[in-house]
Amino acid sequence: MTDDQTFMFDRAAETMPRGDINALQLGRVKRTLERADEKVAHYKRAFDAAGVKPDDLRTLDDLRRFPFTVKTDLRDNYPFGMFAEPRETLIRLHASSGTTGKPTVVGYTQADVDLWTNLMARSLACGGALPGDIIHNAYGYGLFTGGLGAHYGAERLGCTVVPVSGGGTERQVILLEDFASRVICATPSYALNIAEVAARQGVDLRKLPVSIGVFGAEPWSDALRTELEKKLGLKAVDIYGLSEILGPGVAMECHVEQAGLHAWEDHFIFETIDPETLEPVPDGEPGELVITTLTKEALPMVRYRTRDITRLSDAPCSCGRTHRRILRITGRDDDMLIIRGVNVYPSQVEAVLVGLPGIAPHYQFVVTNEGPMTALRVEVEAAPDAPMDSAAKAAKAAEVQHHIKSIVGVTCEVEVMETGAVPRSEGKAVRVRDLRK
Ligand code: DLL
Repeated sequence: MTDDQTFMFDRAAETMPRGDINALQLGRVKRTLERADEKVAHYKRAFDAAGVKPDDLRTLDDLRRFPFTVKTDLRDNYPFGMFAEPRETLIRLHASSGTTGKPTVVGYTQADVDLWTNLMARSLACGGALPGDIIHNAYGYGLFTGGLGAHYGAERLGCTVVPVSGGGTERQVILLEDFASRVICATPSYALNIAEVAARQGVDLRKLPVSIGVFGAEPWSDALRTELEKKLGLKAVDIYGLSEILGPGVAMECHVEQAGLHAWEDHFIFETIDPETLEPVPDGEPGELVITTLTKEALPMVRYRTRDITRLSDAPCSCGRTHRRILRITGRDDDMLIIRGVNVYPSQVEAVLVGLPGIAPHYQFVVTNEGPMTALRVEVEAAPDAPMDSAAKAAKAAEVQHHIKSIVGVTCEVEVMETGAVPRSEGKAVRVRDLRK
């Protein structure tokens, strides 16, 4: 391995033996439960209702006796009711977009921002960034945690940050070219948009120094990874996080194996459960990811149900990091559609569409009622270098429909549209237009 491959931001923590990780978790989770019980009325009530006290936790398995926390708990305590520290001691707030009702507000003390910054520095290095790199940060700045999270982490790692945020895509291409950034941070859908605009501007991103793409904040498939690596001429790594827990930097894929995300177990406990029965699922089986924070001050989270579906893997990694991995997130269980009795996530269909000859990697689902059932129309685009007349489009649509049926098992209508007809993303892509009543 070269030096670049073995570089770690926090080697002692990242390579901790399993026994040490477990011992650290046990001490830290006790403290989290005590603080939650003492300082947050919601937790006191929830623990009392479940008949548990922080003292009941003797082993890590005992955590299962404690109640889950869900998004509505944050909404019900809007805006500051879940905070374990006085509002005056917080130095930052972030919030979710709140497409359904009130936004979710999260807060950070100085120690929380330091923790986040260190975990983001660790994550960027895990993905292949090095001190001294120029990092083009196209995650949105603002209430969304992506922009500022990546920004602080990149600075801590010793990089030069270009805080470009999302949007102004022509200018992004010019900056990538002029500043010769080595790392780009963006949602995968926005990275694809940048690649498309670059091609229109006559800029070949593959010839630029950009060589690491830190992509996350939305589900994406391995097919899209291959597409992005080809179009941008870089190595694409997956980054995961959520505001309720921290922001980006909760788990990160290493550039060595690119095979699942190291979940930072010195600061969080990760479980997977069956979302119906709420029972744990065995490692390796798909389940809903549940996360407990171990070191957060302002917003401790006990068994937070993320709604994200993934699998936990114990397989050792050749990068040397000992933290267990979560495998690629298929999607959120609330994004799952049931089409004629078949469960389907947008990312499963993406995996079929991306890379199909003659089709551009842009798509959107339109979901409607068909009597009591849900019907799916998949809108895709003809590739710009393969213009089609209407007969060719119809033939292509039939072919795509057949692929989706045979690989995902779902019957849907497919429409091949003009190049540019599917809306382009500048952040998290809107994959589903739900027109159901
Ligand atoms: O999306 C934090 C983030 C910023 C992560 C930048 C990575 C990069 P939220 O806006 O709170 O936070 O949205 C969190 O986004 O529960 C997942 O459903 C989804 N998500 C985040 N990362 C991934 C990923 C940020 N790598 C929600 N793969 C999460 C799939 C992801 N889904």
